[in-house]
Amino acid sequence: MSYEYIITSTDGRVGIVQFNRPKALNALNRELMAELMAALDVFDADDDIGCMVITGNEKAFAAGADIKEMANAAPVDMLDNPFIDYWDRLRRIGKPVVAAVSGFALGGGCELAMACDMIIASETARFGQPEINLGIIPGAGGTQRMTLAVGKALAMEMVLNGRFLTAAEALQHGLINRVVPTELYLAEAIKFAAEIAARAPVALRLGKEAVNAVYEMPLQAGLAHERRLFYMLFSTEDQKEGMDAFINKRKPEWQGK
Ligand code: DAK
Repeated sequence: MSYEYIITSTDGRVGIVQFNRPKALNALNRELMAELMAALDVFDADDDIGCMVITGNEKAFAAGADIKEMANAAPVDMLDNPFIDYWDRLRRIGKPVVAAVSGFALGGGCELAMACDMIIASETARFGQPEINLGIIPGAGGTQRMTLAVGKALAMEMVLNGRFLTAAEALQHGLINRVVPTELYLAEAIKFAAEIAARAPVALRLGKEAVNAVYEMPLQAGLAHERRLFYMLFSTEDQKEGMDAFINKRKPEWQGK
């Protein structure tokens, strides 16, 4: 499939989507989001892919939703816009998704990174929800996911006063997984994703689902959900294979079944 605003590639079992709108700092317009979701759906359905990486370029992961596209929107335009559906679809991707972030991850760009499962950042990454400067607030999860990640005090500063976090601050406050030298950030993210992609595919999906359930369920329901997923894994060939490989001191060969 050919795309205008993204570039897709693979590296072993890692599917990579790179935003390709550098002149607009990878601002997320409707077409880019449609292409991103189409590409993620293709990778999600491909048995040869175990994990995905979403990235931008060194200067910008994404500087937000496209302000020029939104500027004259009426509420009903926003409601009818498939743009919103793309964000919901991201939550339904079953395989793990890693955001490789360098430079600006602002507004919708920051929300997109937070909607991924893990974030690897370059030293020059900047995370922010500067929507307040436009007379709006975050609309794709920024007030919720940021607060859950960094806590109320800092989230309030970010949402109400447009404070950016450096990569080091984001790491300190638990928003991201690791910070790496800028020239290595994409290679490191792919390496990180490749390690994950080599693991038992069904367990990866269910592990992701179980962790994300924390955002959706009270503890009792979450624990019960986790237990059901845990039991379900005992119906897989990979559980038999993993335990047999451990007992016989050999490397497991996952079937994804
Ligand atoms: N949209 C459109 N164009 C953008 C852009 C954006 N978000 N950010 C940058 N650009 C464009 C600039 O207009 C400029 O284009 P030209 O003028 O050259 O044509 C080009 O990128 C380079 O930008 P600058 O000249 O400004 O570059 P600087 O290095 O000086 O500054 C900056 C970089 C990142 C500090 C600055 O560009 C900036 O402040 N950008 C805007 C950041 C921002 O406010 N982001 C939040 C946008 S609101 C929702 C889903 C999503 C959202 C809401 C709802 N639903 C599902 C309900 C998301 C909302 C947002 O993200």
